[in-house]
Amino acid sequence: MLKGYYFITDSKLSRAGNTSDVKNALACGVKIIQYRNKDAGTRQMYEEALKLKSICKGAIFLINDRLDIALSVGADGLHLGGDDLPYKVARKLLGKNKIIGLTVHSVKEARQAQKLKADYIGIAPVFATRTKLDAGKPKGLKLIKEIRKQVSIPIIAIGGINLTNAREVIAAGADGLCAISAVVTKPDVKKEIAKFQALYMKFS
Ligand code: TZP
Ligand code: MG
Repeated sequence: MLKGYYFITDSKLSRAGNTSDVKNALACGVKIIQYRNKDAGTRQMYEEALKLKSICKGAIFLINDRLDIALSVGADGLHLGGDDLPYKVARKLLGKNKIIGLTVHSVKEARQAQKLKADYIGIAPVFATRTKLDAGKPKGLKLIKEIRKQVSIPIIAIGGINLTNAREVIAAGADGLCAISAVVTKPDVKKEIAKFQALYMKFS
């Protein structure tokens, strides 16, 4: 299930809004949706996550950063970075059946994530991105290749991915990829996601 194009919301960049974007992603057959919102207050996040969860039938619905939101809307899981709650704390509260993904920036962190029994890792940022200004230095395809050799859990690549470089990201060993600005800023979100899906089918 943790394969293919992975959709992440971005209220700031989205032209059509998160609900419309998520519906388009689902219509394209996307199986992983992450609700990410760095600007909203807790109530707004809760309400939006609840609404998105109700439309995400048949897809995995994850929450970025916020364990409280994941728990309160009954999401399928959580995505955590280095500044968020420790994996073990989140796992204890979420339970063993939920999905927890961890962002990693090195082979060492990837190995640690696998040891912790994270469900997947997100390698970030693969390329330069303006969507997350504190994402750090681009890691390049080299890191995907190195991590692929050392871990067996699913790898999701993120950061600066577009239709031109997606093929090499898949070839480097990523199981899934996420592209935010390359999708949600476009007039036809559905069409853009369908192109990523087609690329994935062709080269994975
Ligand atoms: N985490 C690491 S890079 C990033 C996130 C959320 C942003 C990716 O956005 P884009 O527009 O696909 O570069
Ligand atoms: Mg985070």
